[in-house]
Formats: sequence, C-alpha cells, structure tokens
Amino acid sequence: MREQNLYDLLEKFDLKTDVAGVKIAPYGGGHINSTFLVESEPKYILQKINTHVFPNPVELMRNIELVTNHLAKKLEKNGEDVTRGTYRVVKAKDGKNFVETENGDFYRVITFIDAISHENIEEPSELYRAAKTYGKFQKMLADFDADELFEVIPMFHHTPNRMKNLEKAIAENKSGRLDAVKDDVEFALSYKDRISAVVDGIADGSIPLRVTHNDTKLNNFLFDKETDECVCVIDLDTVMPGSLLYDYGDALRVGASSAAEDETDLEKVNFCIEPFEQFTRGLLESFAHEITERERALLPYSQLLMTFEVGIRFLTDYLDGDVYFKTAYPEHNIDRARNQFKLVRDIDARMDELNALVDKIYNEVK
Ligand code: ADP
Ligand code: GN1
Ligand code: MG
Repeated sequence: MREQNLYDLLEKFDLKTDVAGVKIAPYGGGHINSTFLVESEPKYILQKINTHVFPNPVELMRNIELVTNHLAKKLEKNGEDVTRGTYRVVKAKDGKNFVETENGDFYRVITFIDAISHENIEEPSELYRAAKTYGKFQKMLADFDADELFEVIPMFHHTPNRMKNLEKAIAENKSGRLDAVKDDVEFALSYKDRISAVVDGIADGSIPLRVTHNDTKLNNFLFDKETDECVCVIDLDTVMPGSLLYDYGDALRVGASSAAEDETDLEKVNFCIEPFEQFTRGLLESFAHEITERERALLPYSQLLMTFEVGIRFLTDYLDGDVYFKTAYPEHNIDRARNQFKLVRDIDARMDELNALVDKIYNEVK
C-alpha cells in the first residue's frame, strides 16, 4: 500500500491531532503485523493486522479492547501511570476498534508508548525488570474472566500439535526444500517424545490455566529510553488462557540468548545463565506463593520446550514456503530454526544445573 493511502486511512480514526504531512514509517521488529509509527504529536502506532495469522480480526480486537480496558482500570486503581502501563485502542470515527478497507485489510491504531524494545538484552538485569513487569501484568489479569476471550489461534502453544504440523509439512514438502534440511528435521523429530509435559500437566490439573500473554519475547517488552526501567508488555494479540510456563520459557528463549534470533554464526549463539537467573528470580519473587510444585519443577524444561517449539515452527514455515513469519531473505526461516536448535542443545546439556538453580532461587525468595 502506498503511503498516501495510510493518510486516508488515518483520517478514519478518531485521532487527537491532524496527521496531514506527518512522517509515517515502518517501525519495530515484529514478525507478524505491519507496524508503522505515526510521528504526529501525540504519536500513534498504526498496524495492519495479519489476517493470515489472525483470521478473526474482529474478535481479536474485541479481546484487545477488553484486556487493555481491564489493565487500565487496574493501573488507575493502583495509582500508576496508565499511559505507560498499557497501550489503548484508538477508535475509528464509526465507533469500531478497527478500519476495514475495501480490499478486506484490517487496520488498527493504538497509542504510542514512549519507550523502546530491545531485540537482544543489553545487560542481564533487564530480565529481572522484565520479569517484575510481567508478574504485574499477569496479576492484573488474574481476575479477568477468561470466558470473555476468543481463542484467536487455537492450540497456539500445544507443542505436540506443532509437531504434527511439522510432520505434515515434511510429508507435503510444498517448497521442495526437504532434502536441504534433512539434519534439522532429524534433530526436531528426535525430541518427539519429550514435548508433552506442559499439555499433560494442564490436562491432569497440576498446571493451572491462567490468562497469559503467550508471546513474551523480549521485543514485546518496552524499556524506558533513559533509565532502562521495564515499562510494560505490549503485543497483546495472543492474550488467551495458557500456562505461566509458556510466558516464562518464551521470555527466556530470546532473553537468555547471547545473539539475535536469526544470527547465523552459531558459535555466537549461546545460552546465558545470568539472564536466566535474573528472570527466574523476578518471576519467583512475584509468584513464589502461588506457583504449583509442578510448574516450578518445569521452569527450566519450559525454556527448552518453548525454544524447541519456535524452532519447529520456523522449520515448518520454511518447508511450507514461508507463509507465516515475515522473512527478509529466502533462508531466513531455516537460519532462525537452526539458531533455536543450537540453543535447545545448549539448554538441554545444562538441565541439571538449571533445575538446581531454580530450587536455590525458590528457597531464597519463598
Ligand atoms: P508483531 O505482532 O508484528 O510482533 P508488535 O505489536 O509486537 O507487532 O509491534 C512491533 C514492534 O513495534 C514492537 O516490538 C515494538 O517495538 C513496537 N511497538 C508496538 N506497539 C507499540 C506501542 N504501543 N508503543 C511503542 N512501541 C510499540
Ligand atoms: C512472532 O509477533 P512477534 O514477532 O512478537 C510469533 C511468536 C513467535 C515469534 C518468534 C502470533 O512473535 O509466537 O514466538 O514470532 N507470534 C505469533 O520470534 O505467531
Ligand atoms: Mg511483537
């Protein structure tokens, strides 16, 4: 879409200012939606919703409006700065929380929070601060009625189902790339009988379902530009009932890696224990009194699991011909998969050490 059309589109939203002539530029490093920063005063975020990934944008936006309204009420009650604690949905002039264009694209506008996201950590203590912010976020949603939420992507973190999707992609080999990735496929399949612990725990009740974020990678946290304080969690598209373990594991997947998710020099991609310790400490300080024994026992496993899960999702998308994640070049998805698998190997080799560290931290903070 040409930029001019974005101005026409913004006209349809109930903005506090005239945006004629202001700069509108692609923004952020997300893999799903198309995000633009509208540099008016105040600034806004304009997003084209990825309707391939989110085929029910109306329900998705209803979820986000409900969740952000709930968060705003809580923040206000706690005397906190609502404008930094969550983004808000800006309504269209017709009262809807999105604009649908003639060709069926869905756009939304949300308030811009003046803080930045990191693609990689700059120092381990960022993860302690992120865990505290996450803990607050999760607790604010603890009394949110989960029945109100539409399940935007069914079985989003059902790892055995993700494995089925990979097996289907292998069988179909739509992209014709299978031969080139035989080793990666073999590695992925070798984990097949080790990926059901969280779904099993949810099924037998030892792992409670909570209203969770489900996409807690590092760049979905915002940090203050000056103080590096962790301001809030954004990207609320996937807020759905889920396990705390999904959010914990996913945050550490990127947060405890020494390199970007698509670094191709795998010698540079290493699991780092300091951010792991920091995030675990922050999380357990928030949840020590309510985390179940099973959840606690599976903390290190969940990091392995979530890293593996995203790895097989990248591999699946590579085999399917790059239809899900945004890619910048043809081998992007396989580079990402190999990067995640390198981390899986690293984490797996250190499971005993990580389990002992979690026990130690738990005993210190409980
Ligand atoms: P995606 O679903 O594609 O990941 P996000 O909603 O995460 O899209 O947005 C992409 C990036 O844009 C984020 O990682 C963040 O850097 C930036 N961003 C998104 N929403 C806001 C906001 N309300 N305020 C400030 N920055 C934002
Ligand atoms: C996507 O939207 P973004 O870029 O924050 C994906 C996550 C993956 C992540 C991998 C809705 O997150 O599940 O973990 O890419 N989001 C969706 O980087 O599929
Ligand atoms: Mg994002």
